[in-house]
Amino acid sequence: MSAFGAFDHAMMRRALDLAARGLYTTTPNPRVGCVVTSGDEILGEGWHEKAGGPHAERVALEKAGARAAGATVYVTLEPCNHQGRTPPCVELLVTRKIGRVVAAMRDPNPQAARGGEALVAAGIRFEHGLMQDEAHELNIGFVSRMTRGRPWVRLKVAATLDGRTALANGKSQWITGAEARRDGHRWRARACAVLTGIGTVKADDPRLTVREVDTSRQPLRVIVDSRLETPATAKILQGDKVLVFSGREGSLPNAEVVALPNPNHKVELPKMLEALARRGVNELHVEAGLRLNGSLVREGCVDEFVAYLNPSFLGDGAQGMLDLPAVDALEKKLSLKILSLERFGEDLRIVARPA
Ligand code: AOF
Ligand code: ZN
Repeated sequence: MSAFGAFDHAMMRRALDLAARGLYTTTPNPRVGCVVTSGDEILGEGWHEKAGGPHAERVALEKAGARAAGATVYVTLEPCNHQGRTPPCVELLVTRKIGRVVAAMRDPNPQAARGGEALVAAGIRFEHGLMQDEAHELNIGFVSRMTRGRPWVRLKVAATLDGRTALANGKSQWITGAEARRDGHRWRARACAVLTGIGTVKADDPRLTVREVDTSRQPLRVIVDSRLETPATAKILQGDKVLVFSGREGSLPNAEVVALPNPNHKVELPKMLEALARRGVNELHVEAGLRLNGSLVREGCVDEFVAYLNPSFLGDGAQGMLDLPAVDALEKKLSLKILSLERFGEDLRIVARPA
């Protein structure tokens, strides 16, 4: 593979920024951006907005018009070579006589059918790997669904400095300040689905909708409720239909109930993740209490933690983040690796992944 130059980097930077405009809307599709250039001139650019709509390449080439022959196309994901909801982009790139295609990353979707090879076979230069890590991060959920058959699971917690997330009676509104809560809504907005447990439904009666940010799409709301105890009056049962995973057959108003029992009559969580992936969930955002959080971590279902820390103490007896069994030696502690550390008002936000 050839080395990429400063102009290549600048154009892929632009394509990644364009792709990010689809952050809240492309689900179940990936976020993709595209820039068409000739020499040092940008002829057209675009991004994928929503499933069923045109791919980024098509939008950018439309803008570029007749001058696209011989052009270089920068795209954050390898062009598709399949008929999905929309026609194959490879075909379009060939018809428009593109000279060179630079992709940030290859497409992990087996159905997309290795567009890179198809481009080369058609005589178009194809290179990939430019700013790949960033492209991968932008579509970490899509990659997870395609390669592991489960969503990328992000667990959000809001805690005090002594790691408490609620009073002993379960009350947790509010631990953190307004700025941190607004940031929490941004993470909800980018998720395909938001998950909580019956404990939180009973204690907080959350709606689990996105409210503090501007978005045209609401994520699917999902409850883990083993014994179908969600009260018919719960706020979460209002609005769009919710999905409930339970340990038994049954029904709830305005909900689709899926029974996925494990031997303890609780929900088989890894199976639930597979079921969500089959429904096109790329990123799953969890906002639950210590029980469900603990079960998810114990069953290896959490990929990332977004922890807001408020500089305060609630003291012993208040609830913790996760009901994990205590380890008996320090070297057995569950270690994380910090990705970022930022301040939101009085609160700190740590994004971390299992080490
Ligand atoms: C996108 N946007 O800009 C690109 C994608 O059903 P379709 O026709 O929208 O195809 C979706 C697949 O196409 C998607 O899973 C990915 O593999 C590939 N490329 N998808 O949504 C785009 N370039
Ligand atoms: Zn395409």
